[in-house]
Amino acid sequence: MLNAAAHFNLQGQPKTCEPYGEGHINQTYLLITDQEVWYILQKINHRVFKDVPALMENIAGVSRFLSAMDSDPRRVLTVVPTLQGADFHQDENGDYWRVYIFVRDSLCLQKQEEQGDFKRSGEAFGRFQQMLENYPADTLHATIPDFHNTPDRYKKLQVAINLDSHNRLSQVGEEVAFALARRDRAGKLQAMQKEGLLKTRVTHNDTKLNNVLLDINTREPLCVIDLDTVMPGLAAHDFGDSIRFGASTAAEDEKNLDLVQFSLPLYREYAEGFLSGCGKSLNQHEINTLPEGAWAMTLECGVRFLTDYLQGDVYFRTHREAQNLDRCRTQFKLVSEMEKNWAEMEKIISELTLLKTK
Ligand code: ADP
Ligand code: GN1
Ligand code: MG
Repeated sequence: MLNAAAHFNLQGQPKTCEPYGEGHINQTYLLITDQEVWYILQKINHRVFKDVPALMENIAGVSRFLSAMDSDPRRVLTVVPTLQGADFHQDENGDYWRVYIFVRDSLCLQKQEEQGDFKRSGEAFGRFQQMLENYPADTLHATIPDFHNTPDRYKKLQVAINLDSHNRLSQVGEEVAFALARRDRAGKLQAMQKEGLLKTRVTHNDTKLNNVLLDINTREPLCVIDLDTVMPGLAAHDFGDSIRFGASTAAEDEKNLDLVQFSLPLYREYAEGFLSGCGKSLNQHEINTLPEGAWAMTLECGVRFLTDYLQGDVYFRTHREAQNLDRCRTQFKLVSEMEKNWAEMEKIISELTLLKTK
């Protein structure tokens, strides 16, 4: 890794460079230097992101746009250029590397630790989306085409079922039945988008709690990270993806499903934060479909984990056997709990919107 780091315009001498964080996609290292400024070095997963130059063009464009609105380097992700002034380095093996300034004195949470953490992450993602309202969306590349196109995710699941390349289908009959029973409803948001009811915005598309950094002392939201999937998308998807990860009482890969519950109080907190971060930018259809976004993103993610399990775990990094199946099961458990709590989920959003307009 230090070989790769040597190509970047760093302040100080690297002291250590160790694996860091809990992302499922890229390989991330914390690069500690002998100076104040430390760095995040990442090997970009180019099996997932097929066009890395296009991806880095998106990230550089968005982070420069944001830093023109807020110049504090702890509040906007900063891309560090190579010695030649490029935004990434490609090594002799064809691997791609990039460097960000490490946001010091920050927290990256896997779940809410203190009351208000999740709400504050909602504010950060809402504000992120609002700040990008005037970003020229047509200049963004689709880094993963059809990323949150749920009907398309179903097509991919069907292909994996038909192929059953790892002979795992017989173990997942229940999960497949659960997914297929919800296939029709899963396309609702895409249909509304096509009808023009839902606005296509510049969205983050991977709004997990661990993709936002909080200040270690004040716990204020600092910086939205992991901009790989910033693309045109729906507000309900950004809202929903946060809920599926952060409003669960257990980890995404918890084996004991009795521990996995959908928490309405956490859902409410996040919604409060997200709506305040978005300001007045959402239209009524977008607001009304926030619960649907939570349901659809949770279902979609479960479908993606199931597909990957059937395909032999080729997409999401796994550390143990059947981890993707466990991840799928937690998502489907959350989906059924959301269905049971549907009226309450809708009520919370209308109550919060009424409060806001008062
Ligand atoms: P992945 O796409 O694999 O999730 P991320 O870009 O989210 O990769 O990075 C993985 C982890 O590295 C994050 O969850 C966070 O802990 C840490 N991280 C990434 N960028 C920064 C940064 N600029 N400052 C501090 N920590 C960071
Ligand atoms: C991946 O990159 P990371 O770990 O923040 C994935 C998300 C999934 C998530 C599930 C580019 O997010 O879409 O929701 O895992 N990112 C990509 O935890 O596929
Ligand atoms: Mg991440």
